[in-house]
Amino acid sequence: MEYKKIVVAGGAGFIGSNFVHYIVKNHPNVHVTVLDKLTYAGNKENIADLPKDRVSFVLGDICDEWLDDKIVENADAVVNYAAETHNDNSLIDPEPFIQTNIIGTYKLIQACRKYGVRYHHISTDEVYGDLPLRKDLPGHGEGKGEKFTSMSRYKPSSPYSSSKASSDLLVKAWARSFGLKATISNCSNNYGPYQYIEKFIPRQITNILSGIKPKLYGTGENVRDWIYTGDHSRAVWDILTKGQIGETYLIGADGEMNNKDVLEMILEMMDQPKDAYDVVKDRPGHDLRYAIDSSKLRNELGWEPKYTDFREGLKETIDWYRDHEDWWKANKEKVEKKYAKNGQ
Ligand code: NAD
Ligand code: TDX
Repeated sequence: MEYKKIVVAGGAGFIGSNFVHYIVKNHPNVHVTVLDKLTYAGNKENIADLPKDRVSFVLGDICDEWLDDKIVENADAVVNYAAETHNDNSLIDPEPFIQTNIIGTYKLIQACRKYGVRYHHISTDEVYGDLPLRKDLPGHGEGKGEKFTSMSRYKPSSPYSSSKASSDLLVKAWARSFGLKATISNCSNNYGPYQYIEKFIPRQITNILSGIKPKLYGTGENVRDWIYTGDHSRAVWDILTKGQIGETYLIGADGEMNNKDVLEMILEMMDQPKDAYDVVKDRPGHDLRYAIDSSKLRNELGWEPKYTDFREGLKETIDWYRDHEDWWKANKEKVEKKYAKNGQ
């Protein structure tokens, strides 16, 4: 099924804007309406270079029932990336996470239900909580041992992940009870261009570019499963157009690495000594390890990641931040001040 009029909620953020770029480049018959509130993490510049006849922008809040109704009425499909997304922020003030991630999802799916519009929900592997570290295995066992599947138990740890888990449960219930034409995808940690500089990888790259030492939480043993954001976009398109209604697909590219190794790779690639970083206060409740089993997506829909070499994707990402200083520079001081206040 190819949809012609797609609403991308949160399409001015990191992953949403990469998805909009992906559609414009690869699916010439599709028109995109971006619905975005432009919070601190949203930036109209992320989609400013795209043709106006392919992408329209609506400034607004997914919690606004009236607006959702007007926008969804004219759409074939809605893909919902709009969310509060930073764990550390959710530990300081959970309120916006409850509003946008839970209430906002509820309002959007009500509108989709009313008009029979296809809905795809963007979610995260964090809804499954964390997996144990395998200190008995070399490199702490990245790539080995238990992984999350769509059958894993929901066990979120933070206000952020619990609000995402809540939104997933709403979508599942609306699909079953009201026949909402929905799919859900739970993806692992993304990296690439347009990621706000509060997040781990862009924070460290822009620290180095600003002459500030990178900051590692705790021991740095925590493992994340990295995927290049372009691979996430292709997976979402495949699920939207070929996925089975009512199903959940996990998206991951077998990219497990611990934070210390990622940071040392960034330092090495940016010509810095391997130990030129500060160890700072750990995140309360810090999830230990995420790992995705994406075999359902690969076997049923034929998706495969293109970026299987983390170093290659990281190099492109470092180059992007180096070449786009005007995109991040103005926010750098503000972001670091907030972290410093929190001992991080
Ligand atoms: P982001 O913080 O970069 O962008 C979020 C976007 O949503 C911003 O443009 C913001 O303005 C917009 N937004 C926030 N509240 C809104 C509201 N009430 N109404 C309309 N727009 C609103 O986030 P991201 O990293 O691009 O994440 C996008 C989605 O992907 C989220 O649902 C997140 O949970 C999920 N996800 C992210 C990752 C990751 O590694 N970043 C991994 C898996 C899943
Ligand atoms: O300065 C830092 N130092 C550090 O060691 C920051 C910002 C983070 N970290 C650690 C914490 C995590 O173990 O790096 C890891 C990655 O941190 P984040 O970039 O904050 O991501 P994470 O908490 O793993 O969540 C991300 O992936 C899943 C996204 O922010 C979520 O939106 C997504 O759902």
